[in-house]
Amino acid sequence: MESALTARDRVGVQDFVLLENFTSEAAFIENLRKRFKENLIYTYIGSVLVSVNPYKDLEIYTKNHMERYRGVNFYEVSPHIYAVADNSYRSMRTERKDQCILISGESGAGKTEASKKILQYYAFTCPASEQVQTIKDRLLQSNPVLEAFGNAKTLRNDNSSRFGKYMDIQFDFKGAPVGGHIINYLLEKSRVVHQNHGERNFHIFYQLIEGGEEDLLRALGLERNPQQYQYLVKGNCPKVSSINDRSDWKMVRKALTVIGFNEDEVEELLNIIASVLHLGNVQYGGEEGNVCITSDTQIKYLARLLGVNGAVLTEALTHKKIIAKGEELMSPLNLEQASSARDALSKAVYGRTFTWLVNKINASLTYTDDSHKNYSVIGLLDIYGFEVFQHNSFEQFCINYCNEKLQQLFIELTLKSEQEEYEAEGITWEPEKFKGIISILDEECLRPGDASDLTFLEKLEDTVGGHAHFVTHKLADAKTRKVMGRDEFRLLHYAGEVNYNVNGFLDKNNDLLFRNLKEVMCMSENKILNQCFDREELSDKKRPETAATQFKASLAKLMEILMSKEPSYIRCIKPNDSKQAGRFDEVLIRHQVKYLGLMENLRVRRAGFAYRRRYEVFLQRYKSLCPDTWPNWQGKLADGVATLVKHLGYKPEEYKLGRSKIFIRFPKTLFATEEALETRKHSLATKLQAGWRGYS
Ligand code: AD9
Ligand code: MG
Repeated sequence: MESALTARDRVGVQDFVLLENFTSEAAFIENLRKRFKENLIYTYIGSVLVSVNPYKDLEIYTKNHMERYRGVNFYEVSPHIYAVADNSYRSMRTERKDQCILISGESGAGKTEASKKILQYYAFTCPASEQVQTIKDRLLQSNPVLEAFGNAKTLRNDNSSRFGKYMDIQFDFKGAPVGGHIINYLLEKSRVVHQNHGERNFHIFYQLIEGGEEDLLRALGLERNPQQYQYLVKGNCPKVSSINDRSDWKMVRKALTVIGFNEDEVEELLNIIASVLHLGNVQYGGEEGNVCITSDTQIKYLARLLGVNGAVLTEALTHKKIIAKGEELMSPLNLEQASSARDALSKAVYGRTFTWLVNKINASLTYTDDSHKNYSVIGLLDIYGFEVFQHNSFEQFCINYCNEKLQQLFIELTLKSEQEEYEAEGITWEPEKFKGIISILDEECLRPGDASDLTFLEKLEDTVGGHAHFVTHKLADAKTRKVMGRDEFRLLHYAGEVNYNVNGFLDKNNDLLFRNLKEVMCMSENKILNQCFDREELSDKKRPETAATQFKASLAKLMEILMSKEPSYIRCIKPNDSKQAGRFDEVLIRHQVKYLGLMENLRVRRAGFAYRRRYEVFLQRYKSLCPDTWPNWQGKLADGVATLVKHLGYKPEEYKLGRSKIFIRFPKTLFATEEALETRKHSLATKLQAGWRGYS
């Protein structure tokens, strides 16, 4: 039998708080490494769960595992995401306080997988009537649908979330999930019309083309070959080895039915998806200043699929409506304007359909029984992770801004709240710099005249140029200048440096769609589009808010939602950049441990009373170590615990007895007690074995 010590040598400690050398980053990483090699991907820092993406299927998510964690105290079972899920659930029920689980980590670290595991846990372990079962099914099936429309292959992650997602699961007084609600954040719409090399468009396009039945494709006018579509060839990456588009298609089709789509709605939804592909194939030709569409094949399909008049659509794709002296005039577009008008339409159609889809799912998750109005909530936050590419644009700026907000929240809630003197060593948080950048961007977007991406960059230099975390080609030292383009600015984020290319910032932030294209869409006979494009929008004279400002406001609201709930944290770590199982890239991991603030987190944990345990739990676990409490303590629980710790030799400064819990200051104390328990078990086992030998 393996002794307790060698077991620790091999698998490390399951809570970093128990590390003897707790200030050593090397010891921290060594502990992660040991556990990772043993497929132990979960480790705690107190109640925070650290998770390392294994990049392979581990047999740790079975129904047996779920059973094992149901209703069991956090510290009595090995670390697991189910323990976090269960803990939040029990807090919600016993303390009647809404909970939220914040999942963070960079792109590919395992956030989305984590959120799915949590949802599966609730679906399996929570009580259910027949009606509740329907809600459970819909909650689970909302995932494949939203992933099909909102996730895509990027260089960082084959199934990268390209939208942010906050999902409330609503529980009734019996603890049954009776409803849900999703809030989505800024979808990366530009992907619809363009993908960087090695990346793909949203999964749904490939699923439809690879998996769609012959009849269906014929009706949609599609060929079974993604290479035929301009919107699918930009990344030169139609197939991904880890993805089976055909089987995913089947899953998505089924999921749509579970969520409550009828056949007509599915047809209308697919008509829109096919239309986007046809739009991408609309080619322009003709003389400059008088463009025309070179072939009317696409227009024919578009007219039918979108339920619009082909001639009106053609005009809207080649002209812009202007009002001069009270008269409406159609002014022809040039080639570039026409292509960008076409792309703007594709993005608007796809983006609005995505929002419609979220609303549709929300409607299907609304529980109508009045007796359930009083529900408690567990919120799950799964956003797009911090990401850096060779080429970073407006989208990365928004995504990384969002991550920085979340990191700020983490610092405020876990670090500041527990230790006043906390200093964010090496962790920089400068929310002001974003606000500054966004307001200058908006200014340039609203400024008539010569405003351009480059004037935006110049204004940035004038206003935030002095900031220590901001630099441009012009402001940089010689070394930095070498790795920066003249059209870039660089920000030092909490998670690293990113160069942003300003090209397209203004257009993407403006996110405008020509009025006549809107008018065409408002006339669409497609019922979904009809809800997406509202006529009222046409009469609205007010300029819509810019994309970044809307995003900023939605994040501020999100922070309020999160602050009103009791948070739990899952900190996801990506083990390597090659999406490979078993590879522990120490440099990469150290970087994440640093910027996630895990060492500070640990220090704060150690500084306070790191462990609190309810008397009955503490007594039950350690009673065998004291003859007065073994086998059973008859008196008051508090007295039993006092007797026990006295016998164990705890010094007064090491612990405090509360109303119902014992608070232990130094993990070393608990560590020694755990060790004593192991030794006792070990010696018992040895005795037992000796006893057996005596018999034989
Ligand atoms: V992004 O910010 O949306 O780009 P995520 O969401 O953090 O990112 P995701 O959950 O999608 O990453 O995980 C990436 C891939 O890692 C998954 O597709 C799985 O192949 C793999 N993964 C992640 N977590 C686990 C796990 N617990 N077990 C097995 C996992 N594989
Ligand atoms: Mg994700």
